[in-house]
Amino acid sequence: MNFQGLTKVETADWYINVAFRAATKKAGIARGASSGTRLDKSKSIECAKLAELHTVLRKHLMQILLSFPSIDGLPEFYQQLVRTTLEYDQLKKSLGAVNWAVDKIDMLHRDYMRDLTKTRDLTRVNALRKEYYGRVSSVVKTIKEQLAYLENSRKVMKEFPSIKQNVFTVCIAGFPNIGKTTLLSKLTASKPEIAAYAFTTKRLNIGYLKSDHVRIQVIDTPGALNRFEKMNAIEQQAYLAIKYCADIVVYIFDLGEPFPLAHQKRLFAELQRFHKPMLVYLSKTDILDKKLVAGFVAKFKENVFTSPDSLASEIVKRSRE
Ligand SMILES: Nc1nc2c(ncn2[C@@H]2O[C@H](COP(=O)(O)OP(=O)(O)OP(=O)(O)O)[C@@H](O)[C@H]2O)c(=O)[nH]1
Ligand SMILES: [Mg+2]
Repeated sequence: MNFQGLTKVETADWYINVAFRAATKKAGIARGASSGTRLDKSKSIECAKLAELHTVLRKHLMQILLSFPSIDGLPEFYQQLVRTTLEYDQLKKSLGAVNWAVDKIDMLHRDYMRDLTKTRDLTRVNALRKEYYGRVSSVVKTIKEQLAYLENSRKVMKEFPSIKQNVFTVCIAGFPNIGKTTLLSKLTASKPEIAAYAFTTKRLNIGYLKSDHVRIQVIDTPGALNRFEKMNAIEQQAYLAIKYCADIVVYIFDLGEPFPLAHQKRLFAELQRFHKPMLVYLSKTDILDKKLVAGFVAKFKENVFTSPDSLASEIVKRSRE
């Protein structure tokens, strides 16, 4: 799922100007091609303008409707992300307003085409065109705020992580600066930013572990758990990814204790509330005392992995179960 391709939503004035310009251009062509009485000529020019204005406006407004996904049809992860980053009701209402505008300009087009075709009065031709222009502009201006809200939503949604659904997914969790992103890069071919300070990862890094014919999605989920409302944007994304996308959670302990082991164990226990299978990985074992590592492995109840390769084999095995 990815939201990078959402069509930019322009302002009401932009749509009006583009459509009016196209209509004026069309009038020039129609003028050259028209024949018959003055009334006939005038009618065919105005009909061409009216139709073009409608076609261009409709095309642009439909582009918005087709580009935005149906919110209710989104996978749960994205529905929740929409709910936490945007006003869900306002987004739905804004899309509804664009739909309303399309129906309205369709109706105006039908009515004014009929009146223009019927009239035998030359002065009425110009009056009908002016009236039609005024009413169409007013319809588009009516949804001015909704268009602005949709553009704001598009910008927010563009930053959503691209998480594939229906792919076996592993979320890597643990305290800051503990080696989550390093593990992701060891398990997958991705090259995310790694640094010697905490809170390096500001978005969900995603990579793919490939083995034979299996493709496993691995998500580096930064941030500590807190009350959901107190989390920052990235922590909320991480929380939702674990809750809705993870088939397995890999929890990293750093026995070098940049954070007290008791705190690391507490977060591990909190993550168990998601009721997902959990695997434990010890980072930085290359620089740690071997006895310390062996002692932890012997005592810990869950399976503990100290090398990325053995962890990867276990993940692949689980994905096949
Ligand atoms: N020696 C050694 N250093 C490691 C290992 N894993 C991570 N590091 C180092 O630890 C630091 C933090 O690693 P990251 O992978 O960025 O940690 P992170 O958990 O993603 O950090 P945040 O994104 O800030 O939460 C970097 O300097 C890494 O090089 C490891 O297994 N061995
Ligand atoms: Mg990181």
